[in-house]
Amino acid sequence: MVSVTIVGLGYVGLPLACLCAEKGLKVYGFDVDKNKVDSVNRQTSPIDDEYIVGKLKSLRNRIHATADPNECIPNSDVVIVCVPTPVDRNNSPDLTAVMNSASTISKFIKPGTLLIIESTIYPGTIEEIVLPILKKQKFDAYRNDVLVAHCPERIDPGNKQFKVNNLPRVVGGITKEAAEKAAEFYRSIIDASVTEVSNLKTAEATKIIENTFRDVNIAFVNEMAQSFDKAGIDIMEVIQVASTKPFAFMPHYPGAGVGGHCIAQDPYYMIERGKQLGFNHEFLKLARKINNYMPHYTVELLENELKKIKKALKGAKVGVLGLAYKANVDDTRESPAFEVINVLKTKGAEVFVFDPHVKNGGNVKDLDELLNKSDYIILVTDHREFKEMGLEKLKKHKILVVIDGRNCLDKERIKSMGILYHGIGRS
Ligand code: SAJ
Repeated sequence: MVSVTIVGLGYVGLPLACLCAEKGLKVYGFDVDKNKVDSVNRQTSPIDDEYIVGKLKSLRNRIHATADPNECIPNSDVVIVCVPTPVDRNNSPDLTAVMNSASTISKFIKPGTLLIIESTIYPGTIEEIVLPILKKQKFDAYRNDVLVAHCPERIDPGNKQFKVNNLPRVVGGITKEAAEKAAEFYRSIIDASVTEVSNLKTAEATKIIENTFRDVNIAFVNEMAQSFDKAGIDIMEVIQVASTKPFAFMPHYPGAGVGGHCIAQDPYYMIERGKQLGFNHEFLKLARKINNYMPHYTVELLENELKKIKKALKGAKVGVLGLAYKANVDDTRESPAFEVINVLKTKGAEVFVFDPHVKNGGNVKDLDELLNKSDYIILVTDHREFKEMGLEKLKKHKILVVIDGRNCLDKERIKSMGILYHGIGRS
């Protein structure tokens, strides 16, 4: 039986561990966070993801989680690194978790093991950072002492259609053997295509281009939305009808900002790599600048509406709907909601926050309390609870202005109740 250690029991590692266990592999889960280890060994998920919660319950104790590398790494034919690769406060890549994992693994891994990195990294990371760490322990990956490959993760939290078992994958290796072994491994556990690429850098670049593609396209519609606000054009209708073109148009949507640990961060990995190689990614930087401005733009929209009723933000009571970075998840990492709240407070507003998906995610107990205490609201996260809320609540609670940061509410209905409405590129 093939044995595998999944390093990092988060939103990427846990679904992969569950899949390997379902496929009958011997599965260890390694994490430095003891709470995560204990949670998994109790068959409870350390993250609020219904897919993982269900799988851990049904798999019972088929995943052995541990914080002791000696218990898992030496007993594994395959070791897969699924640790976070965030950016620091200066938006520089933070590879600490990858480096620490590689250092730990290198001290316990047995010769011939297949070592796969799934974390998002910039092209060149494995050859320039991971291999030297292995070399310190006398492992030469170019001689296949350890087979080193990269298979970028493609988990989309909350996506009900594409899960770890049916997501096509891309695999690159330090050597052809490593790439083949890694491709063979993934083909044995997933029901989707596994594409081998010519080298590691190509695999590392694949994930980066996937996510920078998304960031620049979101920035594009965010810029168009600001322009359309001046022109009095509803961008959502334009995007909807542009999407009737059966080729060469791919809809993205303007909003209160871009959050999450992928789209909001991965472009900085390529920007940094470009800088190291003497290339200035002007376009990627501009896209980041536009997307990072959207929380400010969202608050400006409220200020503009308040001017119409001769009110000011200073002393205003504003309700913020949503803290999570995207709909129907509990993850608040890099959420634009924090910047919206920060700007509102800086401008003297009293802010009430509610998010039904985020534990302790706010300062009111429910949506009614938020509406009761607020005169104006800004929707930042298009959770189903907000999209389905009875709009008569707004009238009942005498809400005067609605800023729809995800263009997800019924603007005509809201306006028909005599409430001022503005979306992002939609009025
Ligand atoms: N957003 C927009 N406009 C859009 C799409 C997203 O403003 O048109 C915002 C969201 O509100 C959110 C942020 O961007 O704040 C990121 O949203 P996302 O839908 O891209 O969600 P993520 O961050 O979970 O991205 C993941 C990524 N998956 C991986 O990195 C493996 C990404 O590659 C996927 O494209 C994305 O899911 C997806 O397609 O849902």
